[in-house]
Amino acid sequence: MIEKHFILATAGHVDHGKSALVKALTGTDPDRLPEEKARGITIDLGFAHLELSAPPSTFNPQPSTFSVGIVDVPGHEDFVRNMIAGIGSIDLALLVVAADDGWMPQTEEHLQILTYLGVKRIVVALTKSDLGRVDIVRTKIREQLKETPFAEAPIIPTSVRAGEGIENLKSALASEFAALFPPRDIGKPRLFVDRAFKLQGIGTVVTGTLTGGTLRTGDTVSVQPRNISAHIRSLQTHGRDVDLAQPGMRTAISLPELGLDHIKRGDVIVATAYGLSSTLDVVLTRSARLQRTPPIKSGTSAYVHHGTTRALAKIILADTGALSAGENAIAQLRLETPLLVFVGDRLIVRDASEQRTIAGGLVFDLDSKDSRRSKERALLATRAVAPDDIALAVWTEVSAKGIIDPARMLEQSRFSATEIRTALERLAEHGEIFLSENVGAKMLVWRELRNRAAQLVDADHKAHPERRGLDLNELRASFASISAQVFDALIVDLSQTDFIRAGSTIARRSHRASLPPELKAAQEKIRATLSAKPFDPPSRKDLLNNERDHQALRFLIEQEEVVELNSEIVLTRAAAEQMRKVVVQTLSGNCSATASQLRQKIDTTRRVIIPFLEYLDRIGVTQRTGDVRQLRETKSGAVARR
Ligand SMILES: Nc1nc2c(ncn2[C@@H]2O[C@H](COP(=O)(O)OP(=O)(O)OP(=O)(O)O)[C@@H](O)[C@H]2O)c(=O)[nH]1
Ligand SMILES: [Mg+2]
Repeated sequence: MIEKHFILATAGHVDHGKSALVKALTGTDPDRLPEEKARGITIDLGFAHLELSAPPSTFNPQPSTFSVGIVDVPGHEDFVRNMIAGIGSIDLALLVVAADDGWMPQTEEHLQILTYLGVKRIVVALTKSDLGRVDIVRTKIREQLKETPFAEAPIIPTSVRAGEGIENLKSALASEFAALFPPRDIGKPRLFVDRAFKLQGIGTVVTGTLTGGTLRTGDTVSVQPRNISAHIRSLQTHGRDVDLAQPGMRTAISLPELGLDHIKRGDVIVATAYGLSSTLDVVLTRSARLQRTPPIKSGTSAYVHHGTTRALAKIILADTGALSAGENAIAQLRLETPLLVFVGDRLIVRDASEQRTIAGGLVFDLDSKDSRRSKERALLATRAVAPDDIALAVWTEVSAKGIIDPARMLEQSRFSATEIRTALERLAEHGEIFLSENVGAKMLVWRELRNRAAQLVDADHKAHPERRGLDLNELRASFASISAQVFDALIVDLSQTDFIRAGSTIARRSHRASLPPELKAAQEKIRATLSAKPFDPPSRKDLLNNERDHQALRFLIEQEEVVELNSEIVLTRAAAEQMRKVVVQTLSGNCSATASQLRQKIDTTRRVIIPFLEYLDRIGVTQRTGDVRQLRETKSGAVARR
């Protein structure tokens, strides 16, 4: 038997029979507060559990059940805020319309909220069928649903008084769940806390609907936005202990380390410490059904509801001064208190006096820089058209941002790391982006970087034909705006084609260093001077008189005709070779000798022998122990014979 987990929430006008229906479906009265009992209305969220058998299906012959967590919301206009907190992560809504009352203001407002939140399917319960003209009301409801995403939604007449329609409703719900994909596991669990309370002997417990990933007992979690870390002592779903909570489960978490002052409704429990955002780039949508509501002007303050919380925000419209009913626009929401938000999340916007729901939003970018150009913003905003499209999300990210870190890209989004990586690889295969382990870049941007580097290398070859190549530090200085990681990837990429890295320089593969005629004389002079007293040459300072001498010496060093012992002393390669031979001979047979003994053998000076022996140590020929030198043992145990 397969068990699938879903979340269902009620919706609809006050007093239309939502809670009574939940009780009839589940046996649980979702109204739990004394004040709710006294006033006969729902004030805060209520919860219940419904087990449904899946309808038999040829596609899915294995019997399965739906374990449905029900969130019962208040219908009263004063508690819309609570209603929104209840429906942030639902799979299906049960819109309740009473036969005696028909379509009412909060039926409409709740319907708009469901639409803004991207709820795909609803079932309509036409309640109190014992009190009204079912056929007429049904036609009116159908009329209202026209041109909404729910035009085809089933409408099921019910009466808890007469005990009618409950079984029909159950099978309508089961058919809907059968058509839904189970909630996604993208490896990024988030639980928006809707209740926090203390239980005797257990301590602090919080509840919420788990989305995006799993949680296990013993897991370390982080409570945001206050960034408090805690351990999960135990997990429950619908009063049953579990070791593992999955997406789509109503989940109770015991967090005994925390006090009630650490956690409350509106907080988010996550497994990774994500960043909080204070500016959200969104596409705002206003229902065409909003009547007699003034346009939203840019600069307006409003409440932004997200998950189980809300924050006051300033709405900055990007391309227009005002947003009327039936329109949508790109906007930036500047939050007074930062929230943990993912790209792809949906929001509800209510006016500052909390009287009306004025818009819905889809987040397409987090904490964007003000410098982001409107073209890039518009590109990112196309995500709102197909928020589940991973290829679109990845392509727009790379296109708008130019260069990204593939490991962290869209980390705060509703896609898994694997989905993101696969989409990046596909773009790379098609030549749309450059992709390496640490860097992803739009091909256009990458080519520009490559061209710029190539031009600098070429310019250096031209200006200094005697040089082996352009010094990497010098090249790096011309790429101040990119990170070290990106620069490294650029050099690796260049080295895979027309360029070659040699030591600390980079050059065209075709480049052969050659001394320009005007430096030939300097070269000859250096050669002659060094060869005159090969084992005791003049110091660099005395050797070099002008810039040409410097360039010529550098050429000879790069050509390996001259060996650089240190910043003071250079030798001809021939001299260095002879000296090395004498040292190896003297030390072979496991002998050792002091610097002074070796100096005498070679007939050189102390000024030269010390840096020379240090050079031999450096290149692995000799090793120094106290005052004496020995040949370095190679790994095989044999003596180096270089
Ligand atoms: N005649 C009749 N009355 C009903 C039926 N269902 C509910 N009621 C009554 O309608 C009233 C409101 O029912 P609730 O279930 O509390 O309504 P609600 O939609 O949950 O209200 P709020 O949560 O406050 O928005 C109660 O007095 C119920 O007894 C029904 O099928 N027939
Ligand atoms: Mg109720």
